[in-house]
Amino acid sequence: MSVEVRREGTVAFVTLSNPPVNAIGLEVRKGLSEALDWVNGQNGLSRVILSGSERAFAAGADAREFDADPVAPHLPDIVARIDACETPWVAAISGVALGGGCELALACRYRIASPSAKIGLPEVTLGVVPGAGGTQRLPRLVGLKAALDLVATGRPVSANRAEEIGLIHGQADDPVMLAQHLDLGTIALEVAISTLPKPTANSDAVEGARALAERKMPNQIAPKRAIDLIAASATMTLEDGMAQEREAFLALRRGDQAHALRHIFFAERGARAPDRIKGAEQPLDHVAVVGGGTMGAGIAYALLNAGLTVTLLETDAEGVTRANENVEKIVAASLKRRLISDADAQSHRAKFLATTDYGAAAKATLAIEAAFESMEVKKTIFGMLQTHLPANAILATNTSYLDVNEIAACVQDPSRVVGFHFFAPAHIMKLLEIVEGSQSSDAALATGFALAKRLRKIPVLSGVCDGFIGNRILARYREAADTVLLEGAAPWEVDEAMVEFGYAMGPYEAQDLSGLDIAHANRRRQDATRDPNRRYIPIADRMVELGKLGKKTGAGWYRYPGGAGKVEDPIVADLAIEEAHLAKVERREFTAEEIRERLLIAMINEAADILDEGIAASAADIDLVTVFGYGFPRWRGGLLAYADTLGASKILEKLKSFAQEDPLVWTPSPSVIKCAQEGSSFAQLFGKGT
Ligand code: 3H9
Repeated sequence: MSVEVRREGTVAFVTLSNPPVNAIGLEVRKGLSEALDWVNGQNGLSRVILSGSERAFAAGADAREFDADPVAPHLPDIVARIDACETPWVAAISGVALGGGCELALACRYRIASPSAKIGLPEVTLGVVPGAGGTQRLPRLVGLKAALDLVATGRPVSANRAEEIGLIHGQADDPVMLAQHLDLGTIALEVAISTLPKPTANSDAVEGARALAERKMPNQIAPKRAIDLIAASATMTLEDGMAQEREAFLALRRGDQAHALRHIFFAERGARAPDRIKGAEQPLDHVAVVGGGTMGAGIAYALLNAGLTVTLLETDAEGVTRANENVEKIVAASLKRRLISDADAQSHRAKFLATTDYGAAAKATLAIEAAFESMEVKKTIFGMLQTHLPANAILATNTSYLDVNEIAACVQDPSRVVGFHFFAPAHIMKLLEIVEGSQSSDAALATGFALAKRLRKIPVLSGVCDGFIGNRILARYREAADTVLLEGAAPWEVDEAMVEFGYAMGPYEAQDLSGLDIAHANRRRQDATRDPNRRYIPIADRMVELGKLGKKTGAGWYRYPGGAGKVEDPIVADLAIEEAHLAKVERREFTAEEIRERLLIAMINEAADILDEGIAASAADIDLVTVFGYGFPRWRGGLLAYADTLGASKILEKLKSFAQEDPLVWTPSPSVIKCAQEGSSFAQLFGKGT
């Protein structure tokens, strides 16, 4: 039974029971409809208490149903029946009341929440607007400004904040108990929200919300529609507002953006350890981190934040000082942003030690090496870790490119070695690539997945290859960008084209931020193995020779006068012209569409090769890597979800036409050919578990 009903004296209890999070699917809607029939048939009831589980009052409509047509009974009708019910309903909220869950609560006459509850209307994060009265009832209850704050970006509020804005009446550790003993007179003072007057118009708040949505969720349709609907609540009857809301909800739910956002929502939740390694993880308590630079410090902080003890190993006293400073900088910044409390900061400091003494990590069950990208350096470190850590400790390298198998070969038991590729800043970025060496044990891999869960990161398994999944695709992206740069485009034209597509910044501005020297060192490493027949574009090397290393040196692809905003640099454009001349390339103009096409098709083709070679296990994994590690627009669902909107035949056709210019670079991947031949999508051909 998805909804349970019972009566005690004059009190009726309607309890949602659809684990794990009481998503409101068809069975729950049917159960609520029957509960309403039952309530209406009872005599002498003083109240109906609507509750869920400790974890969730209700997480909203069941988004798994959104691909199909809606089936009655519909949630807005249920909400309207609760709102109009003669016996007052009281919402007793524990856990989350989100989306349709919040809308159910808004149908109730009275709302009590536990102090840890989270209440909100996050529908826009799934590409839809609230569809069961959220945009009309909420502003009538809390006013336009507070309603916009909740709906426009979809961020839920705490019980305290909900009480402050009048969304709930009060808090209790046991909301059901309080609801049961509430004075009848207190409930009777409240009227149904549907009978409240329209909220006062507030154009400042509406404009502010529009600006915020544009900044935080550019290109997304749902936030704008949600804001329009809330603004309209000030002028429209509830009935008209509800009709418009329903229309917008149904139209958006069928749209590409909602489809893409649902895909990524479920892909994120599906990012789990494969069955073959489940349960093999090592217990995690004490972790050694090697290297206290930006990456090592970020990793250390993330571990501390997850309650782990961290010993950070450095080579000398200077390194120890730098590590302490780097970690302390993150602690201080987190304190300032109130992400952690004073007590958290103290506990982090107490659990952290930076030292040159590997013996201090003798009890660590896991080590994460985040040292300089040099095979020799790494081999030395792994030798030391082998000597000082327990024989069964997992030894992970955070290398971005280097061969995990070669590193593993330097320890006696290579099965202990695995890659954990974090993304900078490591305490913020959600992606963790877990790199499976040819001998990595189940324990090593499972520990990676357990760690990701502990750090609230998204784990994606990758095989060993140069750059693993993410950096390998990034290399192709940059190569395609450099090619159009050589052949006629300016860096800012390339950047603008990708920003229009939905990236927060284009490839050149991103390089300026990370520093051109890192990619340069990597290119030098690849010199020995690079295919001599493949065109090499040396513009970035020329930049490094000129000391244009990016924002940190005041100039890279752009100039940053006074460390401020970026300015186009004609010298860079001249460099491209010069290199084109040397390479006897005739430059031409590129439209933004042509630039986008080349960069995106290059990445898609590489991703297809990655699937073909078994480096990534599924198309969804590629989507997760590109969205959570490389800024691919979430609302496009990730690289291969986007590719599926183009279709493999079109991709193949484009590859063939580009191949006329450079057959080596644009060789169609066997996976693209297969998808095109079978008329199948990447998602179908490379679903999870294939
Ligand atoms: C809406 O309500 C529209 C209405 O306005 C109008 C209707 C007419 N649907 O995240 P977790 C699953 S739109 C289906 O790992 P946590 C999830 O896939 C909805 N399934 O746990 C996972 O399944 P599995 C607006 C859902 O504790 C399991 O529950 N609501 C839904 O870290 C556990 O989830 C939202 O946008 C759903 N709505 O976080 C809220 N929600 O075990 C979306 C969860 O098979 N949900 N599942 O992998 C969330 O934000 C988080 O899941 C939540 C729990 C905070 C609830």
